[in-house]
Amino acid sequence: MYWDATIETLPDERLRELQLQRLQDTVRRAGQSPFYRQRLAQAGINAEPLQSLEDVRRLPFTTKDDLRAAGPDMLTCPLTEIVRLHASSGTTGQATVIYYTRRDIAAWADLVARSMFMTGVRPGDVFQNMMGYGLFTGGLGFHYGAELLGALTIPAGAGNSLRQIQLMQQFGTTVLHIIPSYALYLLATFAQGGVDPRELHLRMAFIGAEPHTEEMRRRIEEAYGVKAYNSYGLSEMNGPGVAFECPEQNGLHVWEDAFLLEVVDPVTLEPAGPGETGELVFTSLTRQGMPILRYRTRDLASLYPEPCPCGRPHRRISRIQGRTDDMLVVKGVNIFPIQIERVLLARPEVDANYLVELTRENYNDVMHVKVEVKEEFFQEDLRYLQRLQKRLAEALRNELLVTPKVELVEPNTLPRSEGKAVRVADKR
Ligand code: DLL
Repeated sequence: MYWDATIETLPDERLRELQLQRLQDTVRRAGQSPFYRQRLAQAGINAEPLQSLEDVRRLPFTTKDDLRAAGPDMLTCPLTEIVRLHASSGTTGQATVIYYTRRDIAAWADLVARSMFMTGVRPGDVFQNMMGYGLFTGGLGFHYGAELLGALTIPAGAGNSLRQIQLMQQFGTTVLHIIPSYALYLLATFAQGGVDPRELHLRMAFIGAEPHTEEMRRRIEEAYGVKAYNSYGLSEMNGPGVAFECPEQNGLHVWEDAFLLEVVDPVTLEPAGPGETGELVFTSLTRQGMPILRYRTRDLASLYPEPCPCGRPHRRISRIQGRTDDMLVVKGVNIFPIQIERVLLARPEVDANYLVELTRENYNDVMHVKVEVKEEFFQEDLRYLQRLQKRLAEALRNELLVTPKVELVEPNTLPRSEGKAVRVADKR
């Protein structure tokens, strides 16, 4: 069963033809914006059409800084044709603003509906959207997709944990949209209220908007009694609905009729080898108001070469393994926070939250890893906790090649966030 059988099962060759045609249209359209008019002229690209998909490499890259500096100069149409804007949740500096025409909004909703339908959401499902409504794309982006699909949509928004649980009970929620770190935090509220999420009507969850590990997914699936699907997107490419897991739960299909994907070496910017991890670079293929060429996401992932057993020719990427700007250099060693999560969550004693703090003592980098340990293990004797602390430090050293100072703390004592989790505090 497909949401859009023609597009979802288009033979590979036809899909590439469609991409080329849309790429040509997009370059033409982008050239109408003051920003790209200048950029394309500088790069010596005129109206002459690109001959093949590989020709995308002749186009200039676009970065977040470009978008910030250009602002409304990115637009290919008058502001009167724009019906909505969102801004990305950048933690540093000025937010990046994304503008949508009416058609852009409709096309985006269709991609989200397609993604949800692929995993098995149907009219009759009760969809509780627990992501921030507002400038963040997670709330409204999913909202319109879910309505288009025909699910009963509860615009719950982020936070307010008690209320979220009440809504699930009252309306028999079957599908959740939730930030993965928040899904784990919420378990404490369930426990306090004596409610077992497995006994509600939940059957599925969409988790995304922040990096997470397979261990994290498994924990969510077990605790909630659901299938949890990884959902990837970024404001610059609409928001959610760029890449999504199918029922195979093995890699995320990039909707290639709407986005042209490249995986590049983040240093040389040359294409990464087959199956090699690199930076994801996207070109929008259907956006009207604000097309973006070769956007450098800073997200690191790899492309799966094999076709998916689900039959969709849209190629899959791995889960996001980190961001180029996320990488920590500790004592000269490169570390991604996600590696730390993988080690910690492999231990059953470890609870929902952890925080990595970096300090400098006597000119040396010191890495502190604060880990919440489940209540029941705090009742064990001190020796048990000391052994756990030592085991975690060893496991981290084996993975990272740096020995951290591990500190075990009680559940719900580390700072928590209703939005994307903040895992690293670099105080050097
Ligand atoms: O987070 C869009 C979104 C909303 C995706 C809801 C999925 C669900 P931004 O706020 O612009 O947009 O942040 C985009 O978040 O470049 C990644 O670094 C990260 N990210 C998003 N989804 C995932 C994911 C939304 N599934 C940035 N796994 C991206 C890992 C993710 N990282």
